[in-house]
Amino acid sequence: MKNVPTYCRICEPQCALIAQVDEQLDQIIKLSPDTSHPVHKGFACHKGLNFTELHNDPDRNNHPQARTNLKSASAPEFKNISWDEAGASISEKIHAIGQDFGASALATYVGNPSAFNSTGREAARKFARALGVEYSFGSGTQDCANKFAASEAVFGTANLHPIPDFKHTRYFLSIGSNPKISHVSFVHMTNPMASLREIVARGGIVKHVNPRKIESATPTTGDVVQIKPDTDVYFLAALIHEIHQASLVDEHWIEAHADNIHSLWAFVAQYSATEVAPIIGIAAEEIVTIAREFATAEGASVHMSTGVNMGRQGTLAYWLVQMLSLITGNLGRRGGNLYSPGYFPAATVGRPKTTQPFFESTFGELRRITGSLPGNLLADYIESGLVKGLICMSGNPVLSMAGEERLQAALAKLELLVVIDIYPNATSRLADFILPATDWLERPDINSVSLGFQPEPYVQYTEAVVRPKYERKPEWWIFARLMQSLGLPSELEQPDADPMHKLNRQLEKSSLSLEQLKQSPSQTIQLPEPDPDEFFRLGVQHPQHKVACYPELIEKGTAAFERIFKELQQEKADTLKLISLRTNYMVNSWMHNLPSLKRSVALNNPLHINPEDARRLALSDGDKVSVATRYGKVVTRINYDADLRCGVVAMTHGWGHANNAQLNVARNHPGTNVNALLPTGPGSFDPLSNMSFMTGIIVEVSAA
Ligand SMILES: Nc1nc2c(c(=O)[nH]1)N[C@H]1C(S)=C(S)[C@@H](COP(=O)(O)OP(=O)(O)OC[C@H]3O[C@@H](n4cnc5c(=O)[nH]c(N)nc54)[C@H](O)[C@@H]3O)O[C@H]1N2
Ligand SMILES: Nc1nc2c(c(=O)[nH]1)N[C@H]1C(S)=C(S)[C@@H](COP(=O)(O)OP(=O)(O)OC[C@H]3O[C@@H](n4cnc5c(=O)[nH]c(N)nc54)[C@H](O)[C@@H]3O)O[C@H]1N2
Ligand code: SF4
Ligand SMILES: [Mo]
Repeated sequence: MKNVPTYCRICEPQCALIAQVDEQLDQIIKLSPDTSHPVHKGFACHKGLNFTELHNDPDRNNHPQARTNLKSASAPEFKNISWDEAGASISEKIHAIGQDFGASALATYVGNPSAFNSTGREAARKFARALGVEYSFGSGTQDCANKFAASEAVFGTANLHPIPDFKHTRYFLSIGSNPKISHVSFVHMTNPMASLREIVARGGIVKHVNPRKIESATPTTGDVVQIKPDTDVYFLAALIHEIHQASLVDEHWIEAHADNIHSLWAFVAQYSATEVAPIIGIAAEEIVTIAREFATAEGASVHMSTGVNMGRQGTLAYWLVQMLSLITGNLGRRGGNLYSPGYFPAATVGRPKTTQPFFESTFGELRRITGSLPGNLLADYIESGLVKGLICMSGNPVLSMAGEERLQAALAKLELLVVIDIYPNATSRLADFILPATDWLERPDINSVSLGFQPEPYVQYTEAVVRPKYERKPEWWIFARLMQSLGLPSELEQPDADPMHKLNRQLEKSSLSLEQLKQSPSQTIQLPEPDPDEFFRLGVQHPQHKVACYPELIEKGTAAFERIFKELQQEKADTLKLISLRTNYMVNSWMHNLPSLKRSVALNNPLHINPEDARRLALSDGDKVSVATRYGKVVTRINYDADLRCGVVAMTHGWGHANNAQLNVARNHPGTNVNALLPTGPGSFDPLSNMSFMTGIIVEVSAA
C-alpha cells in the first residue's frame, strides 16, 4: 500500500488529495483530503473524495469504438476496435473531408474538463494548428468568454482577471455566483465559505447580488440583494453613477491609472439609482447604500461570475466591474482586487493578436474569443455545409448548449464526428467514433490553469496515480496517434516524447522545475502572494499600463445597453424569467452516473418557482407543467422555492439522460434538458464576446 499525493480536477479549487493505492493490484483504495497541503489544509468536497466511483464506473468508455448502424437509428450501436484501426479509419475520413470540402470543413469543440488537463488542452491546440482548423468551438462561449473579451479591451490582455484580496478586504461584492455550491469560477481558492466568514468576522461586509437567496448567504457569510435577472449591468452603472455624484471617487488613482475616464462618466450619466431601481428590482436607497459602503470601505473587492456572464451584456458588466474597482481606488490595492501572477505572468501573453477582431462571415459580423466562434452557431455552421467533420474533446454540446434537437439534427449530418470522452454521452450518441480518455487519476498534470487566479498561489504536480485501465489513453497520446495516422509530425515518433515539456519550460522561467515539485511535500511549492504593485506593472498591457475606461469594444455595446433598458421599461409585470441552478449533486452534464450523487433531494431537476408565482398560475407544488419559450418546450414538475425572487424560475442544467441506454444510473434518473428552452443561432449571443444568452430567458409556464 502506498499514499500518493494528487489533486482533484473537477472544479477550480483543485483540492489536494491523498490517494491510497494498492501497488500490487494497481488499484485506488481510497481518496482522502490532503491535510498537510499548505493551501488546502484538508479542504475537499464529497465529489472529489468519491471520484473513485467514477474511476471504477463499469459504464465508462474503455475501448475505441466505431459506429455500426445509421445515425437515424433510434439507438446507436458501436463495436470495439483497436487504436490502430481507429487511427487508420479516422485519418482516412479526415483526408476525404479535406479533399472534398477543404481543410476548413474539419472543426473542433473543446469542453470544460479540458481546463483541468494541461497536456490534453495543449494537444488539442497543437492538433488544430497542424490541421489548419478554422472553425473552433468550445464551452467557453457558454461560460466566461465575456471576461476574456472585456479584459482584452480594458487591460490590453485577455489574461488579466483581478481577484479579490480576501485576506484584507472589508467589503466583498459577489455578483452572480454561488461559492458554497460551485466553489467559485476565475478565482482558484480553497474553502470559499471560510474566506467569506473571515471577512464578516473581521467586521467587513459581504453582499451577494443574486435573484435567489443562495446557500452561500448566511448570517456569517453575507446577505443577498435579490436582483432581477439580466439587469446587473444597470446596477453596476448606477453604483458608478452614485459614487461619482457623491464625489467618492479616488481622483488620484484615476489620474495615475485611467485613460478616458470622462467617457465613463458620460456613459453612466443617465443611470442614477432612482432611474434603474424599477428595472433591476432593488430599491434606490439600497443601491445608494451599497455604492457608499463600497466606496468608503478600507479595501473593497468585487467578483462577478456566470450568473452575469450568461446574460445579454456580460461584456459590459465585466467592464463596469473593473471600473467600479478602479474609480474607488481598489484596483491593484490591498483589500481590493489584485493580480496574482504565480510562477508565470500569463497576462503578458494575452495581448490581442489584431487591432480589428471582427470579420464578415456567412452569419454576419463575427469575431473569435481565445480562438473560438460562438457556440450558438455550431449548428448553423454544420447546417450551412461549412463544417463537415467535428472532433469533440471533453465536451457535451448536445446537453450543455442551447437547442438540443437542432444540434442533434445537425451533428447527424456530419461526415465525421469523433468524440474523445470518458463516458458515452448525449453527443457521442451521434458519433462515428468514440475514443476512450483517461480520467484524472490516470494522468500526470500540473495546475497550470490556475495562473493568475490564486489568492494563495502555489504550483502542484501530480503523477498518474494508477496506470490507465483498459484501452483508455490521455488526450495528448490520442491526438499524437491521430497525427501519426495522418502522416503529420507526431510526438509518438520521438522516442523520449514528454508531454510535460512545455510546462516545465514555463516553470523554468521562475527557476522551478517538475523535478523540484516532485521532491516537495504534497508535490507542491507555494509562491509569493500577490503584490498590489504588480497589478499595473505586470498585469495591465496597454501603453503606460493605463486602464482603458471606454474602449472601442465597449462603445460597440452602448446601443444595445440603451435599447435593452427601454425594453425592460416596457416589460409586463407578470413576466417569468428562467435562470440556472447548480447543485451539490451534479457537475454540468457529466457526473450523472454516480450513485453517490443520486440523493433524494437531487433525483431530477424540477422547475423551481416562488409559491406566489405558482399560486398566480393556479399551480401547486409537484404539479406537472409545460415550460415554453419561442425556442422550445419542456415538460417537468414544479418545486416550490421561496428563496427565488418573484418572477424568476430556475432549473438545473446538464440533465436529460433518458435516451442514454449506456449510462445505467443516469438513465434511471434522467431529468429534463432545460437548454431546449434557450435561444440558438444568429442573434442569440453577445456579439462582443460570443457568449450565449442563457439566463433571464422569458418563459411561459402552464399546467401540462
Ligand atoms: N457542484 C457544482 N460545482 C460546479 C459546477 C457544477 O455544475 N456543479 N460547475 C463548475 C463550472 S463549469 C463553473 S463555470 C462554475 C460556476 O460557478 P458560479 O458562477 O458560482 O455558478 P453558479 O453556482 O451557477 O452561480 C451562478 C449564480 O448566478 C445567479 N444568477 C442567475 N442569473 C443571474 C443574473 O442575471 N444576475 C445575477 N446577479 N445572478 C444571477 C444564480 O442564481 C446562481 O446562484 O461552477 C463550477 N463548479
Ligand atoms: N443552462 C445552462 N447551461 C449551461 C450552464 C449553465 O449554468 N446553465 N453552464 C455552462 C458552463 S459554465 C459550462 S463550463 C458548460 C460545459 O459544457 P461542456 O464542457 O460541453 O459539457 P460538460 O457537461 O462539462 O461535459 C464534459 C464532458 O467531458 C467528459 N470528461 C470529463 N472528464 C474528462 C477527461 O478527463 N477527458 C475527456 N476526454 N473527457 C472528459 C464528460 O464525460 C462530459 O461528457 O455548460 C454550460 N451550459
Ligand atoms: S471543491 Fe471541486 S476541486 Fe475540490 S474536491 Fe470538490 S469537486 Fe474537487
Ligand atoms: Mo463553466
